[in-house]
Amino acid sequence: MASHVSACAILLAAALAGCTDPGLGDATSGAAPRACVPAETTCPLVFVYPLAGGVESVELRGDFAPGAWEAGVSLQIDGTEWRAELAAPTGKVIRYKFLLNGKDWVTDPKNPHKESDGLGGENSVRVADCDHEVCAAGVVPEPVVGTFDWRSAVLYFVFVDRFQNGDPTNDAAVGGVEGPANWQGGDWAGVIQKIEDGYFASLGVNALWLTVPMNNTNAAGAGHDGHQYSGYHGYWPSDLGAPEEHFGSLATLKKLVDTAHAHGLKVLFDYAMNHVHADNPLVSQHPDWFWSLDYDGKTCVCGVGCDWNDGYQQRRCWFTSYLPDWNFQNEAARAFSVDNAIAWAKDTGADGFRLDAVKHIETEWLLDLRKRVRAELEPASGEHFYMVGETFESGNRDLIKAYVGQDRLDGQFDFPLRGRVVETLLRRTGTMHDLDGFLATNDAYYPGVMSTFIGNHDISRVIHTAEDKPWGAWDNGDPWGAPPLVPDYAAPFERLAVAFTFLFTTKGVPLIYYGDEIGMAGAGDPDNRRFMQWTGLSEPQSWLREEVAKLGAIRRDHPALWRGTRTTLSVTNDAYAYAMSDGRETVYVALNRGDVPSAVDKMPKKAQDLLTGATFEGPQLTIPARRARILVAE
Ligand SMILES: [Ca+2]
Ligand SMILES: [Ca+2]
Ligand SMILES: [Ca+2]
Repeated sequence: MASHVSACAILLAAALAGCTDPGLGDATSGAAPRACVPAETTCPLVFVYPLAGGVESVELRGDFAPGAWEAGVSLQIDGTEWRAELAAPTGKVIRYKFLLNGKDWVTDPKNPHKESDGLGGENSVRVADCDHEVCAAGVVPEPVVGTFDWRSAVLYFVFVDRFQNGDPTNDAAVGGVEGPANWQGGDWAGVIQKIEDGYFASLGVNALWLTVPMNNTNAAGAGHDGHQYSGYHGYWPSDLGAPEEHFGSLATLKKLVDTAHAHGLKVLFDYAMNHVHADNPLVSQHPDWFWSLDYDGKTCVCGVGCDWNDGYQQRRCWFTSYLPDWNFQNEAARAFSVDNAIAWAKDTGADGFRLDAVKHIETEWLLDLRKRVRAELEPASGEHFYMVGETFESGNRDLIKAYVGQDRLDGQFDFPLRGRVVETLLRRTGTMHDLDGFLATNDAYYPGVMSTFIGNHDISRVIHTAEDKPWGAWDNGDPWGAPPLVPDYAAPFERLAVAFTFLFTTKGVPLIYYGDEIGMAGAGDPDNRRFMQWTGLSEPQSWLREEVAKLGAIRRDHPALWRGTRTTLSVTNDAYAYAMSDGRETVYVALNRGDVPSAVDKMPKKAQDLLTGATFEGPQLTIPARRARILVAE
């Protein structure tokens, strides 16, 4: 058991297995992991049935679980088929049938293996075997890869075109596009400069997320708001094999990754796999690789002729009429795209992907990518390749969770948590009981390493939700109206510091959206992507950046904050205290969102605040307005 506990604490894989044991191990001990034995594994088995007229429901019945001949598993529509996934004990022989419309029993049309059911009919028969068994709950799984524990990551989103211009020779705007939607000159040479300047290290950042590296179109396109846009954001790839020339050459990108590694930084690329730009030659070369824009006579643009949230339509709809949507039910298309993603990682040495719009692609793409990552990238690098996805859902945790697992994503961005943090800590709605109640259900919800955040490139700048008169949590304002200003008073910055304190003292990879560390202003896209402000910071802006830097250092020096278990200590309307403990150390966190001092309870008798160095005596502690404490017992 001792070796089990030790391994539990040191491994990302442990987190993926849902191992919540706080552990007595040491993150740097290098103790050999304990892989689960075959008897402790399950195989993820996929069952599919073709969509057919007159079939309203499909249920899987069989001997895969006690009572499953009487009450089975419902298949859901996924693309052009019904689909269900089952975790079966490895090696188990499964006898099953499909039950259509609750009355018609049929065998699996895709499985030739059958045997008599003893009643004059036949059952389909299948053995639960697979390439990648999953360890049963509570068991440390294999493979275990690498020395870097992704739970300890602090991620910074570098929006390349808007970050730092290191090479003016590659600047080229597109005609007929207004400044906010046009290329603005940022590039990979600029990112290298900032790595070498130590900017990321100064914030405690140890991983970068870079915008899509593939070559985007140089054409302009109309946005949903009627304004013309360029491909500065990276989501309009027209040549998947080439680097974006506004950002630099492949050699520059490789140098960026090498420089990052030399400075202790991991690099994730944004990878856009849902669609290409209409300029992409693949569209005319392989029309069958893309969904038709016509769907039963309707124009299948998401939100127009097709539904953003229909299980089938959301996967085949085009984001706009000039972004052909990959059909990954076509195996050649899927193989080409997965090959391309793997090639980008191999050619550059990248450490992971941020995957765009995952609920809009066929899940098989993710499964294939993970297999290739395990087979090709990880053995070569010796490190785990981290993949975090984006499913923009503020409330649907089950949908977000469905893509997280050992055979798919490591984690996703925690949009529901973002909503709760913004509502309680920044907008000051509801009470801290609301945040505490949410966390009680969220702490162990996802079987992976999620990324926590308060700002990103698709929502208005988070500083506005922290103003005395706050914007709505998901309110984009008027992106083309009068640009909102950086607040000229300290309170919003202090509230942001409280929210960042929460992110940096709980589990999940905290994400800093470039510029949020200085409270940059902006309405929704594209005003939330203004060029990074490097000079002329106000006093509150500089103060916030210093606070984020302190938080990064504290998280690095106190692993209990990212690998520990959270325990609520005291909750009032405005104040919230919890402890993070990994069995070696306990760190106490107290947050006061209120505009007056507020007390927390159950603090250590004598403690030092890691943010200020001041010492305090508990168990009761008064926290000043809009402040946080991170305490260790003395
Ligand atoms: Ca440039
Ligand atoms: Ca280009
Ligand atoms: Ca799609």
